[in-house]
Amino acid sequence: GFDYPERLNAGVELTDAMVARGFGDRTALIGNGRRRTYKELADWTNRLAHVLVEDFGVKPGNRVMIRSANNPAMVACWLAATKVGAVVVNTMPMLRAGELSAIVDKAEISHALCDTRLMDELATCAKDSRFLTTVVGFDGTSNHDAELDRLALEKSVLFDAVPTGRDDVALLGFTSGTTGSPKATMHFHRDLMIIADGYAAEVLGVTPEDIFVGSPPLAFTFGLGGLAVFPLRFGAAATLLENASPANMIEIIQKYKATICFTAPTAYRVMLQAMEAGADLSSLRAAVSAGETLPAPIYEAWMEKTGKPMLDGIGATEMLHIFVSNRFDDHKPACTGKPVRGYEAKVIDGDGQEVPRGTVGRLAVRGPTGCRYLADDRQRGYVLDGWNITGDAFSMDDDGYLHFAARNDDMIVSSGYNIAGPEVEAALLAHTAVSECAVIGVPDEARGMIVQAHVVLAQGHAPDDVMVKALQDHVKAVIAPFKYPRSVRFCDALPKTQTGKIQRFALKPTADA
Ligand code: 3SK
Repeated sequence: GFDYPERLNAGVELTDAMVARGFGDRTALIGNGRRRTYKELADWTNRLAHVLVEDFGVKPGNRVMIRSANNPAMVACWLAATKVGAVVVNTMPMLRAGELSAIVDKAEISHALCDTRLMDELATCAKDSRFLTTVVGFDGTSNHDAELDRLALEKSVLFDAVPTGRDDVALLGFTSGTTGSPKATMHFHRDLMIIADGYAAEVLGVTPEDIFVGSPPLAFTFGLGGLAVFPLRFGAAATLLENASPANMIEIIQKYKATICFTAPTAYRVMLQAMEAGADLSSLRAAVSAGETLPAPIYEAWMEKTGKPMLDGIGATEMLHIFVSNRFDDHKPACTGKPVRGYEAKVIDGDGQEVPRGTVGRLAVRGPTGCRYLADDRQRGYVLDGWNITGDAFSMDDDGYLHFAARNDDMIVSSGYNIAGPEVEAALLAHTAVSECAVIGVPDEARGMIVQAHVVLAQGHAPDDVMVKALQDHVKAVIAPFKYPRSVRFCDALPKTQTGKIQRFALKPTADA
């Protein structure tokens, strides 16, 4: 199991404790053109913690929002707020006033720390808020040119952190709300340690020599783990990019010889093309893919190009991070692998009974982290008999490997056949003309539902009837023919959430002409 002292503060564990363990002079964060050592990070966060308590009256248990793009200042604010015992809500820069208000109201946020470049929308939200009383600006470019930074310069680098309990809530992770209203998931100080000591230690084998890079926002627990908790827990370094486009990640990987990357399959596709064109990404020893299904062609091309497997994993904001993953020495294409240390998984039917091996059902998981929604009736639907029921459909093979089939709501039932949308998507993506695609079910008189593909074509391909036929024939050739998209729509872009997930529900089923 995972054993932590009763008094545990994750902010201290990731900074001062690392200095005490001898990592003070090593690089912790790289961003906005600067490197920060562990000692500098510990000092910085201690000064900020003084400001939060002394100038803005933050008390243990207060909910503190942080609004920023991925940069070292955001990490410092998160750690400082954690040190003072606040419950942190990290939010993404793209959120508008209405979305911020929904979060403020749900979490009853009293204080917000905001990159001054992103102040407008927050000011609008704060104007009418009955909870949010204090908004403080910080300089996301780390030039110490905002209120929070100026006050911090006056403070001591020593701070007696709040001796939080290991089971005190440290973080509220908001689910991106692809359907319905946003939910806040509560995570304890110990949970932040568990995802590092479990997944990051067991699956990634992180060492102080590692340099992390990646695209998920720190506001998404996938990003907070991959770009802050995991590196800092092991004395490694994190590179933080405000704009983590594939091109920028490729540049950073080459510049800093990054070793571990956290991103989604589409970015790996671009990296493969860049390698073909001569980019040297050989420093990467781990390519973690999650948040979207990893199409087998990308996995296979990566294996062929680098000789290393991509580490496909599945996580959930409710579980905090990845709980099922492939391993470097235990992996298969189109397979998500086995439960991470500490977790158990099973596949169940609608009545909660385990289904036979090879049968698709709902994934249920339990382990040292789990779903605790803040004041939300949907808790009863997510946790049954101690098992967390994720929204995903999986099958488990005879050897205990889990195979992704679909999000529950992606299953398309056509003429009595179950068709997993992502399987059709993977088939389409294997066609060179397809850049991105999303498959949905649309009502059909004869068949109940039919498969409709929304396709973004790669450059140089024409969206005409010949292409429709070519794609349909291609799908029929690579998977069972009944799964082919009877309807194909071409579009310039697919609707995505702020974390880059395709929002299939936002695609409008359109009738064929
Ligand atoms: O798979 C996901 O969506 C996820 C969510 C939270 C943390 C980690 C991951 C991979």
